[in-house]
This record gives sequence, structure tokens and C-alpha cells, in this order.
Amino acid sequence: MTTVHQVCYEILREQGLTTFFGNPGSNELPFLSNFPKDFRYILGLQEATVVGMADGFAQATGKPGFVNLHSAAGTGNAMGALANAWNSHTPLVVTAGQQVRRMIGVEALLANTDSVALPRPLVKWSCEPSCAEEVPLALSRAIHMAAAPAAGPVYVSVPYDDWGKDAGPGAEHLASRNVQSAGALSEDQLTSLVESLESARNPVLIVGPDVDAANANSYAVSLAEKLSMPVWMAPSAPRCSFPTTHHCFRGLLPAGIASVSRLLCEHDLIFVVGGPVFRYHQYEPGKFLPEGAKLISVTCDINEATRAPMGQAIVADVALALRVLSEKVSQSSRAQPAPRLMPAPAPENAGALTPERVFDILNEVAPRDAIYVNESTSTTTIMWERLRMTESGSYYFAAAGGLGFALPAAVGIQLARPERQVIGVIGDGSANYSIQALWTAARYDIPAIFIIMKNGTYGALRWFAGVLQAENVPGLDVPGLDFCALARGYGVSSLHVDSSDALVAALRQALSAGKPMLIEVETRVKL
Ligand code: TZD
Ligand code: CA
Repeated sequence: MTTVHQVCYEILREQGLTTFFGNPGSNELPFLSNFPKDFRYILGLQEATVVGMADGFAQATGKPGFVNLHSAAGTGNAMGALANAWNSHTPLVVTAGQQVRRMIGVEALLANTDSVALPRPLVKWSCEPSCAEEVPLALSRAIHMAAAPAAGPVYVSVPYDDWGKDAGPGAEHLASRNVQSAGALSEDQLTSLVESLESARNPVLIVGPDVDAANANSYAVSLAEKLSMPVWMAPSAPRCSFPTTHHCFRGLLPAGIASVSRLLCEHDLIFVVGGPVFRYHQYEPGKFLPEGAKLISVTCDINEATRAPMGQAIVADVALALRVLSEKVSQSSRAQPAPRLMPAPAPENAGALTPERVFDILNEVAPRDAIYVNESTSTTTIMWERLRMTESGSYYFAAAGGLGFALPAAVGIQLARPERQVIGVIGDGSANYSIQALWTAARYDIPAIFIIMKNGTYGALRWFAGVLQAENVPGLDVPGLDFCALARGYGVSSLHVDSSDALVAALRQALSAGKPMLIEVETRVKL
């Protein structure tokens, strides 16, 4: 007899999901028993951390990540992290152990009641197989479903007595299956897009996160150069899809309706690729589009295409579309956009560092291909203005704005990309939501660097309180946190710095340490 356990591990092996991120409980033990030697299990100490690490890992590899959670309680802890994964189109196969079948109905301790509904609406597909024989098919389907465009998390709940049962006939076909999708533009769509782009008087390109996810940054560069187009990163960017040093690059669009239209007011054609139109944040009423401007978007996601409040949308493969467009359009006779003015170097100052200074120092000291994971909310604009990011896969940010992403994601990304240095730039508020990821970095020797921007407050909320004219709001300060002590407690070496020189020295030490390091930096509040 071939067990469900045997068949499922064969499917996971063949499909390349041999790294598990998990936090186990009684329901999961039969699944994890006799864990094969060619698999690795990365333990996270809380489920937000587990999913954050898997999210970073899956985004950095571009392949489905595998998560194993404990029943309803584990899934509940993971929901905030799932919101980020859902919004970043991260392919994640999230599995959860269920009580033994005979004990679900009586709602025994740790039964996952209505398990299929629990993770919705933050998964593409959710399933609890109706019998043990259906578990392999459900797992196989979950993997292909997670990876199919638009990629995203899926959920499978498995009663723990299923693993030892007979898989039944036919399951051997599943491991080697593959599911592909063809998302090329039709001839008519291509002709019409080329004509729109070539005939525009002053087109602008807005790149979304899925350009970077599709590794299509270089096609975006070719297209921009051929059409002499300025390029903006779409608002609330969770990735960096264009080299920030390129002469066409203008920066990160702000996340208010009126501001976007104002900044794009000179353009007659707004071409958006690989992202929603748009991920606004602060409510800033105004016109969705500048007067007379036309918007066309290409996205891999039918939800993004349909919910956009303006413009035409085409659902297609982002990389294929950009590549073929960059080949087809003819070179424009317009002058190339002039490089944007880079901000002047931030002056030296005594006492707590300005965030500007921190980013200047990172530019100076960090490797050119460093990967930044940002969750320093009030300094994001400064970061985009200053940081040089030229390679694809250089920047990650919580796609739903859910804090607790950056610290574990940095660990997952570093695990996926050992050849590049991962640097988390994380606020002293944000660092607390998934702080346990430090332990995983120490335990598995994952040499990410965590820079904690310690300004003692929820800086972004102070700014937002100003926008909303909300006065005397409680609970906005976070004094008295000692991140060096917290890091030590989780087994990670740490350094406290309160001057430029000390930060430079600490960074150099961390870069050559070959092990995870946390640097707590005293910073000024940015208002
Ligand atoms: N909880 C979760 C899970 N996600 C959130 N986004 C928030 C709360 C609300 N929130 C923000 O949107 S920004 C922010 C909070 C609490 C402040 C983060 O403070 P920080 O960074 O210290 O990390 P800054 O630079 O001081 O803003
Ligand atoms: Ca802060």
C-alpha cells in the first residue's frame, strides 16, 4: 500500500516544495513524521513569522512556498501575514492540520471548525478534502493553483488520520503534472497598444510590483528608453520594478488620488504595467485622471483589471507583454527624459541620526546589489528618493500594509538568496509584530541584517493624525524598547548606534559577520 503521506511527499519533492515553514502542533505530527532527509523544516515561533518568512522566500524564488500551520489557532495568527501575501500575489501553499475526522463534528479541542471558510477572503482557493484518498489531489491542485496567474495563497486543511491511509489507485500521476498558462497579447491587442504608445504626444510608464515579480525590469527599461518615457513606481510599492538610478526614473508615486493626477498632468497616455490602478492610501479626493489623459493597464490579475475605477485594462502575462512591446515599438524622436535631481547629501548632525543620513550611509557602505526589506513607515518616501536600487528583486514591502512582514520576510529572502545581502530597515514600532523571526535567523544561521530605526514613536501615525486632523490620540509612542536586549534574547548579535561613524562601523561589522546582526539606530522623528 502507498500511503497518503508517501504520495504527498513525492508530489512536494517533484514540484520543488522541499522547504517547509511551520509551527507544529498535535494535528500536524503525523504529517511531519519520518520527515525526509532531502526536505528542510524552518521553524518559526509564531505563525505571523512563519507566513512572513515563507512570503519572502516565495517572492524571492518566484516559486510556491510551503507553509504548515496548526489548525484554527495557527491560521488565525497567520491572517495578517496572509493579507500581505494575497496582495503581493505570493504563491503560497498553506496547509493546516485538522483534528482526526471522527472528532471534528464534536468540536474536540483543536478542531478547525468550518476550516474552508476560515482563511477567506485572503486565499485563492480553500479546501478540506472529503476523504483521505483526495488529499494528494487537493495538494497537487493547491500547488498549481497557487502558482497560476495571478499567483496567491491557497489553503488546505488535512485531518491528521488521513496521512497513514491508503492513497488509492491513480495518485502516482500527480507528482509529475504541470499546469501552464499562456498569457500573450493577441495580434490585435498588440497592434492597438503599439499604435497608442507610438502616437501619444507625451506618454508615461507606471510600473507596478508584478514587473519585478516577473523579472521583467529590463524590458520596462527598454520600453521606456525606446519611447523616451518617464517612469514612476506605482503608489504603495511593495517591490522596486525599475532601476532607481536610471535617467527615465522619476520616483515613487504618492498614494492620493489628487496627487497622482497632479504629478501626471502633462501626459496624454498613462501606461500602467504589473500593478493595480492604483493602490491608494490616504483619501485625497480629486480627479482620477488628468484632463484629457487616457489610461491603459496590463495586469496579470483579473481583480486588479476589473476594480480599477478608470481606464482600459488587458489581462496578460506582464513579462511577455513588456518584452514584445519593447521589441515592437519604434524608437521615438523625443529627447530622453533628463535624470531626476538627486537630493543633496544629508548633513552630518550631532545626536540621533536623520533618516536621510541613514540611507546615505547605506548607499555608501552596503553592496550595490543589497536587497532591502522596508518597514520603516515614516521614512519610505525618503528611502525611495535616496536609495540606489539597480538589480531586480532589490526591494520588498508589506503589500497590504500589514506590519510584521519585514522582519520575517528578510529572513525568508536571505534564505532564498544567500548570494546577496538582505538588509531589513524596520521601525521600532513595526519590529515588534514578528520579532520572533530573529530566533529563526539565529537558529538556522541566516545572515540577514536588521536595522531598527528607533525614533520612539509610531511616526507614520503621527503624520496621518495630521492628515486626518485627529488630535490628542493615545497610544502613538513606543518608548522603553531595547532591541539589542531583545536580539540577544533570541540569539542574535546586536549593536546600538547613535552617530554616523558608529553606524558606518556597525554596518561594516555586520556585512562581514556572516551571521545575523541587529543594529539599533537612534533616529529623529520625521514629521
Ligand atoms: N497593525 C498592523 C498589523 N499593521 C498596521 N499597518 C498598523 C497596525 C498601523 N500602523 C501603520 O500603518 S504605520 C504604524 C502603525 C502602527 C507605525 C509604525 O511605526 P514604526 O515606523 O516605528 O515601525 P515609523 O517610521 O516610526 O512610522
Ligand atoms: Ca518608529
